[in-house]
Amino acid sequence: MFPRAIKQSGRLMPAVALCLLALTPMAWSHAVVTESSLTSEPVKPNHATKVVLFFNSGVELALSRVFLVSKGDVFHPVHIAKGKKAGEMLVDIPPLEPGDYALKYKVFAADGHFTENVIRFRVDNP
Ligand SMILES: [Cu+2]
Repeated sequence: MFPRAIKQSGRLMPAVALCLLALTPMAWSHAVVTESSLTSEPVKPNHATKVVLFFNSGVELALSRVFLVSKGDVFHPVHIAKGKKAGEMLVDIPPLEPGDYALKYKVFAADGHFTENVIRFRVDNP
């Protein structure tokens, strides 16, 4: 009933666990970010960057929104596009000064559920 990958990983993320608890068994494909390119390739200052978000399920781009949040909780809408595989989303990040930022996303998953979450990241001086 549940995806094998999640069962075998042995570390259920809290958001996944919540989805499993709160919803019917059908809801396992609730879109959760499992990985992002921010981990392996931090955003360099003053360079436009394409960040890849990897979701555990297909995502309906037309119904999904991503915002770049900067100091003072200022929200900037950013352009998103399909990645190479299902569940991959490309996010266009404009050139940024060093500092603390976040990506706030609200995505519509293949199972018909909206998921909202925040990914924080830092832009450091080289
Ligand atoms: Cu769900």
